[in-house]
This record gives sequence, structure tokens and C-alpha cells, in this order.
Amino acid sequence: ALRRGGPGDGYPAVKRILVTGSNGQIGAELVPYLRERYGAENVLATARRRVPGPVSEGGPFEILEVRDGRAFSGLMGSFGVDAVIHLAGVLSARAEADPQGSWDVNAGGCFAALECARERGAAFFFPSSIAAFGPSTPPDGTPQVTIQRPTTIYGVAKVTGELLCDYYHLKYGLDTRGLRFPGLISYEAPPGGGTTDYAVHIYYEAVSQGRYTSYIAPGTFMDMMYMPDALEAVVRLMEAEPSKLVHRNAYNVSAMSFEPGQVAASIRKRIPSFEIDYAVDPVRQAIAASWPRSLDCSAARAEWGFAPKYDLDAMTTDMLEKIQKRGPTAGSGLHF
Ligand code: AKB
Repeated sequence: ALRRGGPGDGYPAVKRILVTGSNGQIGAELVPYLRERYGAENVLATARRRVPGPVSEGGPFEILEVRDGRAFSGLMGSFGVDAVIHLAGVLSARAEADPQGSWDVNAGGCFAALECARERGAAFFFPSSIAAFGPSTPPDGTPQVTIQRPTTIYGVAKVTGELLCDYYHLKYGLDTRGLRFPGLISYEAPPGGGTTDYAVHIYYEAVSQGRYTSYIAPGTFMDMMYMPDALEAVVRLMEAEPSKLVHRNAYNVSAMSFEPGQVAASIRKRIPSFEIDYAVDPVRQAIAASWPRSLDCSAARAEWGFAPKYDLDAMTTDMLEKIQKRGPTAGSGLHF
């Protein structure tokens, strides 16, 4: 869908890409990554508000509320969009505090975005999640195709998004593609309101406080991935040969599975005095317990070459280095 150039033409036929939710944890890094790869002028970042920085200043930027179909459709036409990366959404724990409002943004926003993509025949990327699974899903080696009965409103909207993407592909031939993201760890923009966020906060607190109180209980395993691997996965999937994509919406992807004590042990290899204790939040713990412990990603590897590079220790080294360099304030103070 994002593949550049035609066979033998020697010149890249660069796509025009619209990204929603560009100020979020993924968007803040994916927008500069896409601009670098496809040309800044070809990537239109959109978000509900303008935040000074690379997203709004490094290329085209427009304010967009994703449920406003008319405004969305207008931007699709004026920018000549042929690929939509739809990232706007409310994360799992925050969504539980407002199920109705978050359904509206997560499911309604996805539907509005798909409709706009349909009008122009644009390719479409949807970020699903490990949240699309629930307690009745096999938790270890969770298969690509399995039971999906999530018990969070966020998860229900993710399954809905996957099904809508399938429907638009089947009914309208839209080139929809998606990934079931695990917890994503990054240092550029902090996540907000997720269940896996502890695995980001812990690094900031390790640098600023030398200790961390985890809201997730010891022994709770969840799938995770470092942001550089997530960015590469999005581009690999969107550039993949369409005929190879059997499971389009959406692929299991994960680079590691760990529990809080293991992150602490990894941090201790670099900061030996680091300490962890626990004050478990029942809401986020219940969500975590309903998700898989480790995904089977063989379909992603076989169909489009998913190949993450970072394991826990490599990620810890990079996270601590980057946070130490820029100062720990960027990610602290934004805890859910
Ligand atoms: C969350 O915790 O809500 C997200 C996710 C796994 O989708 N990081």
C-alpha cells in the first residue's frame, strides 16, 4: 500500500499519507519516521490540537477531530490522500473510566476514518492490540486466529475495528492492514491511560528516583515491543506485497514478554541500586490479567517478514541512555 515506485520506472511514486492521532505515543514518532522515508511534504499529520514540535512543524499539519467526517473527507481531497494511518484513540485503562465516550472515539472514529478512506480508495492502517483478546483466549503462544471475547470496552472497539477493516476489504476492496500491538515502550512521547504503561514509567522513575512503585503485580506477563521495532513493522506491513497478506486485519506482533520484576532486574544491571515495590491498581491489574501472556507472531513473520531487533536488555540500555541524555522530566508527571 505504501510501496514506492513502479516496476522499472526508476522514480518513486511517493504516496500521500494522512496520519490521525499524531501527537500520541506512536504518532509522535511515526510521523517523523514516515516523513523521513517518503518526504516531509507527503505526510499530513493531524491531531485534535497543535503541539509545538516536529509533528506540527516538520511538515504539513492540520487540526482534525476524527469523528468529523466532513472535515476528514475535506482533508483527504485537498491533500490527495492515498493512505490513512489511523492512530487516534483512547487507551485501555482510561477507556474503562468512560466506556461510552471512548467507544465513540475508538469505534466511531475508526468507522468515520474507514468511510473517508473508502471515498478515495485509500489504503488504511489500523492499530489493533493485544486487548482484542480476552480471558477465554489461550494466553500462552496466543494463535493468530483464536477466540476473541475481550472484557474491556477498548478491546471490544479493537475487535470491532479489525472486523470493520475486514468488511471494507471484502465489500469495497479497500487495502486495509493492521497490527495487534503489544505494550509499546518509547522515550519520545509518553503513553497516557494504558495498562502496559508501567513498562515506560519504570525507566523514567529509575533515572529520576532510583525506584519505582508498580501498579501491575509481580508475575503478570504481557507482550511488549520497543518503538523502533513498531515503526519498522508498520512500514514493512504497509509496503508488503498484497497477495502475501492472508491475515490482513490484524497481525499478532510482539518482541518480548515480561513481568515487572524482570524489567527491574534488567534495569539493575545498569543501575544496581534500583528498587521496585508494588501498589497494585485493581482496574489495570484486571485488564492485564485478561490479556495474553505471549503471542504467536509466526503469521507476521511468514507473510511480510516481521523481524523485531530489540530484546529486554537491549531496550533497557537504549531507554536509560536516551532518558539520561535528555533528562527524565519529559515522561514523568504524565502518569495515569
Ligand atoms: C494499553 O495498555 O492500553 C495499550 C495496548 C496494549 O493496547 N498499550
